[in-house]
Amino acid sequence: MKNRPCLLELVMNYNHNPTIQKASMTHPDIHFELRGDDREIAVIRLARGAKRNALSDGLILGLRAVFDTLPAGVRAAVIDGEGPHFCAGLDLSELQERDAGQGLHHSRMWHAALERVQYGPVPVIAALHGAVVGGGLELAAACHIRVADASTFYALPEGSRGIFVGGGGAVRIPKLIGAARMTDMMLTGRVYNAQDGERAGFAQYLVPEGQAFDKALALAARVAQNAPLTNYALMHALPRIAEQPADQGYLTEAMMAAIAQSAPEAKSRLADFLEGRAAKVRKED
Ligand code: 1HE
Repeated sequence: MKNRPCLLELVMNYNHNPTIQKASMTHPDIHFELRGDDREIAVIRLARGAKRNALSDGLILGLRAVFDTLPAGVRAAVIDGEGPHFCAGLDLSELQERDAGQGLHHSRMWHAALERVQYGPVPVIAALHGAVVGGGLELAAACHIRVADASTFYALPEGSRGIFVGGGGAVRIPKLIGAARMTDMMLTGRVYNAQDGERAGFAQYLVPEGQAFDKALALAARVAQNAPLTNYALMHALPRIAEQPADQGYLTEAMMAAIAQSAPEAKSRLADFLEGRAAKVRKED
């Protein structure tokens, strides 16, 4: 009898194999629920607390499948982790000896999954607590907003494990904290606490311990009220514009602006403001 294919082979065939997609959508280590008055917020919880939400290959594929199959009415998503930590990164128990080609495909599998998070259908808010390390930090970096509670800490232990980031961290993390800080973290094993981490740029919000999820949910509710095309522009156009030479960036910006403002929703929102029905901008208390 032919041996069962290894997960990596399944991964390489993923796009063409509906059976795998179906299996991944119901991954037991991911809890999925819809929240909000109109069930417009997807809550995606890493549910492998006993293993500190370490990201097995199956869990990574499951995440990808969740973002591929978000229900149509969803307008924003929150990711959080069960137990005392957000995520301990790559499941080290699966880190077997791979040849260069297998290593390449494994990293590309992570890229494909986290790209679905960053460039998926809706903005994603990460609710962070405890360890946000290695691949867990790579996952957080793929989200659009990060909310950390006071227990959060950030590290890239890849350096001491003799490996390298492989989930897009080399691209995304320097955009948050700069290449110099990331180099220091990987060379020296430096760990950032929640306060220093916020100052460094890992998270946009810092809240008391235990409150990250509620804050992320409140932000998701706010994000879900935006015009979908505006959210699309922020997720899909802004990061690309930021990578373009200024001359091209201005043109892309102008085209995106023209598309967004031509939507009927933009016109009705502008009319609401001009006719006194929309909220003014007010500074926070
Ligand atoms: C794991 C993992 C894991 C925990 N893979 N099993 N990531 C790391 O190098 C981080 C490794 N983990 C830790 O440093 C600590 O576990 C934590 C700081 C995250 C949490 O500490 P603690 O004291 O709360 O938990 P624990 O007792 O260390 O772990 C509980 C269980 O989870 C234990 O298993 P058990 O069977 O003995 O109960 C741990 O072995 C297990 N566990 N973390 C597998 N990561 C795309 S490339 C990305 C490259 C990377 O991410 S490298 C960084 C990997």
